Amino acid sequence: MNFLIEQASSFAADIDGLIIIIAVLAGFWFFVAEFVLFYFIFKYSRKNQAQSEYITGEEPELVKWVHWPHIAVLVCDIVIIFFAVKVWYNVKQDFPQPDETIRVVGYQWSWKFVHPGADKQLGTEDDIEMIDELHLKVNTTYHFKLESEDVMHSFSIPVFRLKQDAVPGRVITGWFKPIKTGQYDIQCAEMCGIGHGIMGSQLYVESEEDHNKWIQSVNGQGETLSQVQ
Ligand SMILES: [Cu+2]
Repeated sequence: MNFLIEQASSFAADIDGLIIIIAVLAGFWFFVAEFVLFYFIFKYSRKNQAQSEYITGEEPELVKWVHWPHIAVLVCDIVIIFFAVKVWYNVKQDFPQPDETIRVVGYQWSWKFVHPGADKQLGTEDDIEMIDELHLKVNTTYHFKLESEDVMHSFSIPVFRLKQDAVPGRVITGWFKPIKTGQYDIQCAEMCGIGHGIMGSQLYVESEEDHNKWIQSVNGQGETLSQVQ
C-alpha cells in the first residue's frame, strides 16, 4: 500500500487491511447516501415547482426501501466485525512465543528502553538501558513490558501499527516482530503534559550482525563508564 506509511512489523499489513475494508465499505455507503440526498435536493428544488408528498412508508412496496439498505449495511457491519475480531485476536490476545523480552518505561518526557543484552535475558547484569533509543533485531519476536512512572502515556510506533497505553501502576505486555531494517520514529500518543510534543524516540531495526555490533559497542562504553565511576 503506497499511500500509507511503511509496514515494518509482521501485523502491520493486517491492520492496514482492516482500515482499508472499513474505509471502502463505510466510504461506499457514505457516497451512496450523499448522492441520493443531493439528487433529491436538486430534483425537488423549489425552482422546479415540485410538490412533495407525505408518505408514511408502511406500504410493502415502500418498506423495501428501508429494509434492503438496512440489511445491506448490516451485512457490511458483520464483515467488518469478522475481520476486526480476527485481527484483534492475533495482535492483542494470541501472543507468539518471544525470542526476547524488552522493558519500555514512559515518564515525563522520555522513553526508557531496557534491552536484554547479549545473554537475551532481561533482569541480568548485561541489560542495556537506553533513553529515547530502542534497538531491535529484525525478524525477531519481542514481548514488551510497558510501564509508566508518572502519568498516562501511549507507546506508539507508527510503522509497526502499534499503539498501546502506558498506565501508572500497571505492567502491560504486548508483542511485535520487526520485519524491515531501518530507523523509525517512536512517539508518545497520549497528552501527558507540557513536554508531550518532545516525547519522541528513535527505533533502530538492525540485522543480527549490526545488532550484535551495537551490543558490543555499548558494552565497551559501559566498561569505560564504570571505570570512570
Ligand atoms: Cu507521554
